[in-house]
Amino acid sequence: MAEEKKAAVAKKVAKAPKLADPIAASIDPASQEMIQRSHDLGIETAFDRAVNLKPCNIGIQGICCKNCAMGPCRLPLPKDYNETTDIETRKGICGASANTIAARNFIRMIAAGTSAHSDHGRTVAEVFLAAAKKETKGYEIKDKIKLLEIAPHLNVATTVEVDGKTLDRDIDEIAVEVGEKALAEWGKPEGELLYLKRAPEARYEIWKKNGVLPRNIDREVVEVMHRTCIGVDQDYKNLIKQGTRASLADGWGGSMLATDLQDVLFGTPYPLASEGNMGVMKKDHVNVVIHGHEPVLSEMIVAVSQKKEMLDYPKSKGAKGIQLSGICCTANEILQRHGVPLCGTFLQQELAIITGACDAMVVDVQCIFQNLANVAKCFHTKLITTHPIAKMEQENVLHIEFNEHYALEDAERILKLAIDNFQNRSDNVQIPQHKSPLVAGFSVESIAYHLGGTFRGTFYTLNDNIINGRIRGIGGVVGCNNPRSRHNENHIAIVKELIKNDVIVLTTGCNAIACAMEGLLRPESAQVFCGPGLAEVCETVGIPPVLHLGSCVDNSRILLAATEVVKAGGLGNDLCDLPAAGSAPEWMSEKAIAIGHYFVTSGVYTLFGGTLPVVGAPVFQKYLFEELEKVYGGRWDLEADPIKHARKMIAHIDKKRKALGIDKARDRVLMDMTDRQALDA
Ligand code: NFS
Repeated sequence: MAEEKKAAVAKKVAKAPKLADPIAASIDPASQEMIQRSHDLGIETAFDRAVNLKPCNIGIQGICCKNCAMGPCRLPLPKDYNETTDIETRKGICGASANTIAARNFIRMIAAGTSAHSDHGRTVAEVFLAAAKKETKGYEIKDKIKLLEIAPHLNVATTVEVDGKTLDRDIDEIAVEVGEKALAEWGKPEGELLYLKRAPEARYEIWKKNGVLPRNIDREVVEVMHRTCIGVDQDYKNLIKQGTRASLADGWGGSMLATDLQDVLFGTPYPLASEGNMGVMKKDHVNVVIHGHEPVLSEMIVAVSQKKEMLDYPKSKGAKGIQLSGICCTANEILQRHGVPLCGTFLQQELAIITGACDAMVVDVQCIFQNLANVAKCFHTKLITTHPIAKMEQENVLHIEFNEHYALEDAERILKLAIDNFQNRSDNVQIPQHKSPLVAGFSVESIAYHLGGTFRGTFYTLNDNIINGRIRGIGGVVGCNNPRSRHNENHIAIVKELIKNDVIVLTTGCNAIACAMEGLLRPESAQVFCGPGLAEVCETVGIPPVLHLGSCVDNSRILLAATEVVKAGGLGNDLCDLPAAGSAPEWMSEKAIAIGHYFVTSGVYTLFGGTLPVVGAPVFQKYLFEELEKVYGGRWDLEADPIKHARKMIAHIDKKRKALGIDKARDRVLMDMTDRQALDA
């Protein structure tokens, strides 16, 4: 018997792991081709691991507590769940209820997400200050107009009084003070975050009344960790209040500062054309794929790659030049400012190496798979980590630490290494021939310019078109990929359903990359995919129906764009009055939870796809999904089906149109269109 058992176990162990079905794993033909190639070459990717590694059914519902060593305490949702007795009957060793546990886990996710965005922002602020003080060679203050625009929001004067006359203040002096004031936002001993006042006044008052104005960024994160330590805060409402403070410190703090300071340092994005998907890699070029998040690194690589010496050097190694491309949010950063093409989304990072044509992949922080090292080992690819806080244990990984004081030299070293490595490339190269043209680079400033025109650079035109019903509303669709669902499928289905119903889409992060790959970032896509109203606006103005606003920290641009819409008038006086909704169809990162929560508490109805780690605590879930709306005018929601998901967003938009009294206008627009079509027939 024992022998039989042993044999059964051995059989089980020997069973080969299952492989992902390429077609079921992604809607993107380039990714399907590379997944198939990974199988042909015997290389495992996240798609295969997702097939073999099932998520923990308790953890996924948010009801496992591992905050102390009495546990982990797992509290499965009973079949005979009863809301009134739940708190008495379902508890951890310390007595923590499912609501407390889910709320603690949830706000720890917010704290992690806030830390990621904000620590990125801090690095930018430090580099900014060094540049302002002229202590670094590579960086300089590029966009002085934007510097003067943000200075007042940080209480930095742009003029001085001399002998009763108002004179312009020295720009270098302003830059240094902006850098100092910005950096102080992470740890000042008193007061509140200065950027909160950039929100509509009504919004700021709601935060103030509810006691959730963040004091400084670091403090809110620390307080989340304190409150969620064993035996501290045990009231889910009080816990989520701190989650709110931390998330606002992200959206209106760390992320917004990151975006602004990056724009001043590297230039504010304006629309430009490029391409997206793995087909941007070139067989006869040195392919350098930049992956991660902080443009502090990628900007320098872009700058160095354009030097004459770097243009010539590849030729001496038998290559025609250097082809840069990006993965994840770094891709969005260098796309929106320089037009560097997108290589792919979060889920394509391993696939880019599997082409066999990636001579170097350079990574910094966030969303980087440790398995890249194992994939790189199968090829000649140099995998280079660059950030002191993000190294890998595998021996084939090179670490070249990026130092802002020697940024150009570091970037040069990295590029030379990649070029030298071109000769080591084998003939076994397969670059999928798929790429789509795109237009990106829609900052708040450039949207104002495009939709307002040269003389009227404001959001009036957008508002007019929302009021007259051509544009039904605004959808902010953002966030990651998750191998638990088919790569890009929900992103694209939701965006297409929205634009088909005349909802203009503002996109960032991996959703933006997915839309790019699908061709939705081209102005021409309006005629193919949009409802008649939105198509007409896009055609008149010459914009795509899906506007690429940048990386995930650039979700702050969505907050500020929405604020500009409120300011332009006619659509209420707070963000929660707008016919707008937010969505993260394929989220996976804790950063998405931080973003979701600052959207919600900024007044936006926000839907996530997949699942949320709150469904095992129905009372807490109800609080997020229903009660929060009474306080903030925005709320969480969950819908895995992409079409239902989009329709829920549209229903919310219609509800807001009705409340604003502009629902009739849209009826008229639609009637006009039907009449026109009837005439055409
Ligand atoms: Ni955002 Fe960027 Fe992509 Fe998700 Fe990761 S890249 S910061 S977290 S996976 S959108």
